[in-house]
Amino acid sequence: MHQGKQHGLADHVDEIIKNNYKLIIVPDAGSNDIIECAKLRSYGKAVIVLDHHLCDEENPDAIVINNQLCEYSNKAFSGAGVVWQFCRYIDKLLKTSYAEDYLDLVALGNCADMMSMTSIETKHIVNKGFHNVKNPFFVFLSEKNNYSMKNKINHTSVAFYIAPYLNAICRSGT
Ligand SMILES: [Mn+2]
Repeated sequence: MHQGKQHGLADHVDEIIKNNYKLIIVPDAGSNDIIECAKLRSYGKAVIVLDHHLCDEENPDAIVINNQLCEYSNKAFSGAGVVWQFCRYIDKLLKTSYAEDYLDLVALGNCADMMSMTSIETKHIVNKGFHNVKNPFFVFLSEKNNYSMKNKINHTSVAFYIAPYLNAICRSGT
């Protein structure tokens, strides 16, 4: 966990090196962490970046999967969405189907990160994910806010009554 509201690897590089991890997966960040990725690679570590943030420079020392840096047509897709598509690809390689179980969290991530719902892919995933919420904490939050949410889990009710709690915790620093 970061100490404050920040993205990226900068505050964790030394810890990663010390702990002898071989593969580092960086969700929702990392495209711009060029110096950190170079350092990790020099220690023999592989880095996979799954990100949706714009980036000025190429990151030559990581595998960067980022919908802003390729021809992927959906630019209004959050880090959660990019991670999910990566998981779907791993599913395809392994002939498994774990990714489908996390659509509720992909929907939540895209909603809480205020992605544009004019994107057909994002809107579809949000509809589908909120239609079948499985994550126990998400279920708990929606039960606790059931009155305000008028008994409905949809983009509007989640944006107003669930996302603010999660964003507040993640961005509150110490
Ligand atoms: Mn993000």
